[in-house]
Amino acid sequence: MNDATGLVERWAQLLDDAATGRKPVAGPTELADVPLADAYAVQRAVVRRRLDRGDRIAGFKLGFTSVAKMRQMGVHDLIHGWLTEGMRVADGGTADTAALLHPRIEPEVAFLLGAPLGAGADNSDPLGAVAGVAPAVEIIDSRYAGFSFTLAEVVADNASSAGFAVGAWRPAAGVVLDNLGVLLEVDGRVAQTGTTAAILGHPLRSLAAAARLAAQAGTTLPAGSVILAGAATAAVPLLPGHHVRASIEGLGAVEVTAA
Ligand code: OOG
Repeated sequence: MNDATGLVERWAQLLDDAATGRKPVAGPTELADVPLADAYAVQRAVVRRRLDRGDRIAGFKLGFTSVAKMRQMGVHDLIHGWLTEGMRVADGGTADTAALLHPRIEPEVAFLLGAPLGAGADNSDPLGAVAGVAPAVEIIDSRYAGFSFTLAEVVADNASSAGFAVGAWRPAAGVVLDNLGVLLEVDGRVAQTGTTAAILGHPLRSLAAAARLAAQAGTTLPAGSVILAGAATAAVPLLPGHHVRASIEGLGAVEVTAA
């Protein structure tokens, strides 16, 4: 787009500063009602700043694929954002929350691409492009005060992406994903329960949506990309010391400890 008013670069800088300086942006902002194309342009410029500091793209995430998330955040459209290697936490590893504003964590289904999806790829059989599936957690951290935003604002903020951890991959072939129990435990206590059916009715719809949105954005998700299908439940606060375990029936579990 033609950033004649400087909106894209101004907001990319403000959101990047909010993340790196741990200073939330108070809303409503100038971005509140901008067209989504402009919000995605800000998102690209935000991610570009991370890449310019040496980070690398790890994958793609979908947001607001479940009613639980839409209700929690008051936002009702499917969005996407980018995951970077700097956000990756090892299974069983420690998530550093000291650099975050008000982190939350949510259980997800992750796909590992074995073949590209998106622009220039054959998107007719998204599952055929998948090498593995795994339970995952996403750490989200809105750069807006009070975790409060409009659709355009959260798009510009890279869909609140802050971290992710993925459990052991298993081959996607033959895995039935449509109605698996999802459990999120914090310090051994049940924090959220749900089902993979909450994710657009079936997590494979998220995968197809990822392929479509990437194609629309003119980007290709290469083999090796992690795709997070969107949370199956509402997110819960992630505080230092918390030990979080997300398990998905038949797929196993992933664990992280917050420092
Ligand atoms: C935005 C991210 C939404 C999901 O899984 O639905 C999301 C947010 O809730 O701050 O990641």
